[in-house]
Amino acid sequence: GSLVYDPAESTGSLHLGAARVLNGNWTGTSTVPSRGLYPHQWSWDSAFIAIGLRHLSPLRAQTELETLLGAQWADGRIPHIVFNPSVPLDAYFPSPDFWRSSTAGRAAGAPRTVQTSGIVQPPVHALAVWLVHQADPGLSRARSFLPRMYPRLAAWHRYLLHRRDLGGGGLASVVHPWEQGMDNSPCWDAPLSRVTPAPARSFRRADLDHGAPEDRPTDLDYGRYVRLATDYRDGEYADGGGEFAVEDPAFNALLIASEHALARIAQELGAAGTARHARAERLTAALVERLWDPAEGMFFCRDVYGESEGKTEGEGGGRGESGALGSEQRSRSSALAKERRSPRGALIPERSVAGLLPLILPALPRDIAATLVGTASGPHFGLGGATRLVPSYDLTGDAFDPHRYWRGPAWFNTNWLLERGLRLHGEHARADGLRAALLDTAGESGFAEYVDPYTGEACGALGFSWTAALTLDLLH
Ligand code: 9WN
Repeated sequence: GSLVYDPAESTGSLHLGAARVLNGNWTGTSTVPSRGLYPHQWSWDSAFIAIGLRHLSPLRAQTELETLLGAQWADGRIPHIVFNPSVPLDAYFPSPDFWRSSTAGRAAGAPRTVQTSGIVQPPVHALAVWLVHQADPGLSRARSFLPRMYPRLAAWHRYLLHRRDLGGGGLASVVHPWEQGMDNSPCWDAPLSRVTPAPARSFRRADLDHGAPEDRPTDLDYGRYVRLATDYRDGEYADGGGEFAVEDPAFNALLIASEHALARIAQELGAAGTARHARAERLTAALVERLWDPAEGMFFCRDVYGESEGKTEGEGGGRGESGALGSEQRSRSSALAKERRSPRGALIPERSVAGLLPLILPALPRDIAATLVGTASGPHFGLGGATRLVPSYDLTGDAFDPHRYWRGPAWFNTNWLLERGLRLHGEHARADGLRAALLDTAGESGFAEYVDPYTGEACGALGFSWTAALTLDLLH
């Protein structure tokens, strides 16, 4: 053959490679993120996987989402893991015997037959359902895909907007770092520092059988993850009683994007979507109101129970508040006055890629979208300049580490979302550049879980499903 570079041929082999990964990770009813490290079904993984799978097999993409939504709890939550009963318990930690969903989750309406975790992950699902429908509307209608999915998605959003509005400002809070999906992001360092870790000997990490310890979260992180999850379980997964609550810009942006998708699904089913679009616009305004930092030019997380300080003063969260008794009256009324001016808790001054992802929102004010593009392209994230792909965390941040999971490496799902956001806001040249970098890096890295943001060097698991799926989506 010829040694001349043939883009068509390389595109063909990229397509083939991605399809091979997804076929290898398919179990018959859903797709595992990776065979070794993550041998069950994960919630936001499945949404991204379905978005790519629709180009290979619309039927499998529908099935992927049906399996996940089939494990929904009666209170509306979609669990972050649906366990495969044929996988040994010690293959992944925490396993079903830790979460005990069918007993500890009974009051919250956990399913009886299938075992799940009790926490959630980012709500990418309505967006995925809508995109999967669009790939083959005929098949979708023949299988009543949308009529079956719609009530479940509506209940899911209801759960997040009502039970999870722990900050009282209309946004959803996550109650565990695993819920936001960027497990060891430096954003959680401050809120997690208040959590007493579970003793190291009370659990065994299975992830270290597959991943390099220097690339994974630390044992101290795990101690705190286990403590938070144990307390949530022991409280029968009732919301509002925990120690950790964070309003995250990516989680909420995905909820809002999904609310817009739900509006389209409603319209397709013959109902009016206007109320949902209007709600999505109100939520966009709440996101800006509570999480936008104009001086920094990006969104930050809000630590709902954090002590207020500096420019983001709030009422202190009501936890562990102390104060001289004599001045109690005075501090109470000043707290009330502050509460009127600014929301509860404190912004977390760490720059995470999560703070750029509201770029996917159509109702984002123009000036904010333009500022976000500038921040993404600047020294902290290096889009189109210093980096190949946008890192998960601030290149100049003290905690930056190009190989440690969500503390610096670049991930394909967040870059795929940014690519969409750039295109949505008319930044076609930047979007094209990011798309090309995503495709090159995915192929060269063997569809790695995540990569060094500068070099594209593969990290974590290879043959990772959402990397392959989102590659397919970009190719179409
Ligand atoms: C905990 C499956 C999941 C992703 C998360 C990623 C990682 C799990 C873990 O893997 O989290 O949920 O064991 O580290 O952080 O985003 O959904 O791919």
